[in-house]
Amino acid sequence: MAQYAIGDLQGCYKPFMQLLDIVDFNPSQDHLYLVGDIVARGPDSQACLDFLCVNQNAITITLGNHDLHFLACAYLSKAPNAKDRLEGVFASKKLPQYISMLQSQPLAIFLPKLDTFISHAGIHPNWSIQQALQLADFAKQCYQSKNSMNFFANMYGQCPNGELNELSQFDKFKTIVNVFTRMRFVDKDNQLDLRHKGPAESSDSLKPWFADKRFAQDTTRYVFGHWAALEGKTNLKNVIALDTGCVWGGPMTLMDLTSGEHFSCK
Ligand SMILES: [Mn+2]
Repeated sequence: MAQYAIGDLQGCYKPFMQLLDIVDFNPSQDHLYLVGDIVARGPDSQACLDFLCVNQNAITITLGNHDLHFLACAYLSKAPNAKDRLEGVFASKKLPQYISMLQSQPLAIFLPKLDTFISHAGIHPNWSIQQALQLADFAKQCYQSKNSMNFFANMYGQCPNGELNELSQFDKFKTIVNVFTRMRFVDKDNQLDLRHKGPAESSDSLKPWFADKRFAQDTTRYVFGHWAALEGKTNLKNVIALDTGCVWGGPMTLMDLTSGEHFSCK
């Protein structure tokens, strides 16, 4: 059984299939971890969702901001962002299947045998693996609950400062979602700054979340997507950026989690 991780699909179905062909992916034996942002800006979100629904036993998705935005639009009957190419997905008879497949997925996972943590945007520098998994699980209970609509409605905005356990349920949910799906830069106090999207060195006052010295000393491997401007580079062997900006004309990247080998295609 081979285990792979793949960067943001963003509706780019053809390169996704090309990469699975290159490694001869076998859904009855292998497992594929997708770092999230399955849908949105690319040409074929629906084909990506169809493939993932059919092969649900062979895949795990750590949800991205675009996946949660899709769920929020579906639950709140709101139109998606005008740049998202999701008309076909919302018009499809299979919409309920797409929603339930995505909603069943986590925000973060840890693979003990591979000592590997996976999420869409990364891990907060102050959170241990165990704490991160508990918080991801709390958020999953929120977006899977009968009350999920209210959580989706309160999902957007900057994180309030303060101790997580002193926040309201909604603010705690928002904070966790921001860390796992939207984080790039943090300030000197490790507070998230969601305004900057540029390359790692593009801000004087902010640093990438993975620049915390904890990560250079850590043996655990961290795999994430979301940040195309990094072009796959973090300068750390154990922090792996898999979003190489396929939807913006870059390659798509797949990694063999056992050998560490990378594969890419346009
Ligand atoms: Mn993203």
